[in-house]
Amino acid sequence: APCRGPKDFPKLKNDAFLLACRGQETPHVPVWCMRQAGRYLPEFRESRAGKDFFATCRSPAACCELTLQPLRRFPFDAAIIFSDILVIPQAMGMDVQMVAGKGPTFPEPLKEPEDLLLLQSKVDVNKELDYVFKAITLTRHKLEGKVPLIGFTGAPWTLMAYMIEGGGSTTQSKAKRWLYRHPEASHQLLKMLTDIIVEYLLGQVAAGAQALQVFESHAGCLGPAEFQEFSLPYLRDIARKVKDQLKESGQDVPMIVFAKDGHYGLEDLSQSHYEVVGLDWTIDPRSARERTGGKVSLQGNMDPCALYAPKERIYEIVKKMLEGFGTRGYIANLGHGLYPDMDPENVGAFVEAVHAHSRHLLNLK
Ligand code: 1CP
Repeated sequence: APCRGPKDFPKLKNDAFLLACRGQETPHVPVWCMRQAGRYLPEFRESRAGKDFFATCRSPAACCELTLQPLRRFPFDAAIIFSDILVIPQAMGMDVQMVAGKGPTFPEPLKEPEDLLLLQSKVDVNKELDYVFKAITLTRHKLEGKVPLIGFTGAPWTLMAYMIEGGGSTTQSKAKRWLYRHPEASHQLLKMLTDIIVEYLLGQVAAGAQALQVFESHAGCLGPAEFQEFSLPYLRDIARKVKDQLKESGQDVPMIVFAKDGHYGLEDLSQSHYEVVGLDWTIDPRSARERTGGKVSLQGNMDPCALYAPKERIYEIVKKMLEGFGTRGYIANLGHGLYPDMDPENVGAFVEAVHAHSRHLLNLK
């Protein structure tokens, strides 16, 4: 691995999350939240105020601070590095801006297959995304071994969708048009992204990431057949290639796949070389367990909007969720990210409910 400065990382004090990823026994069910570093926290809004989003992503000190903020408030069992999935299209030469009130925007999205020629096909990941690696190394030190640090990436289809849509979209019809009209060019782009993602994830591990999550946020707009053709093979390739490479240097890092709204692919996802399958709230915990047959750990899946409920109700919902998933091979999380208008107090109640009720269930055993 390339030298990225001192590797004398502090000793890990809470390994519940890493144990749960591998289906091993834990003293409590570990919990973290997608988008735990985010606008629902006043200190986040203050740190981000008046600063360009992607300039923040390029500052290792800022990313480290934003990653640590939620951990100062809540006893989360994992940290996730502050960054964004769209740093990859940027590294490939595309312009991406964060437009207030609109979200990420590509002024010049891909329109036709010829546009692939405009992309940097051989991306020097270690150079272009070095700022993410630096942020990870710095954060590993500043975490002082409190909890493990998760690295992440967008999955190929989700990144392709942004690169063609030019931003968020409800139908993804421009991107899906490519799948039906330009399948070969689609595979070419997905393959290009897969190669970069593999290097990117390996770089994150070399920098200090202790687990990796792959976000297929736009799985939901694909049907089972399109998922089989344009998403799953690449998700599998990523896990296999990252694991093979890590094995060569005697390393092993748990990997999580989160295909939002991809319930039709649950059986396949549980056999795609990932230790953990992340679930959105449209799947019932018990049926998710049945369909994945104990082959993987599961992560999720409380409806984020349940955080609008009073605290006692949150406790009841968490109780049901824990009883549905069981306490083994389970990581509590939301079914998607926190929204900016959520009350930090209720996030605290969620974390507390997971810890307290899972300890109770484990003591009954
Ligand atoms: O100014 C701001 O702070 C904007 C809000 C924000 C934040 C906090 C964006 C813009 N990105 C992020 C950080 C981020 N993005 C993290 C940080 C770590 C954490 O979770 O605490 C992560 C993991 C992501 C990943 C990400 N970015 C995904 C995958 C997860 C998901 O939500 O499905 C996606 C789809 C994005 C794109 C993106 N970035 C930001 C927004 C608002 C969006 C969604 C745009 C859209 O599709 O409409």
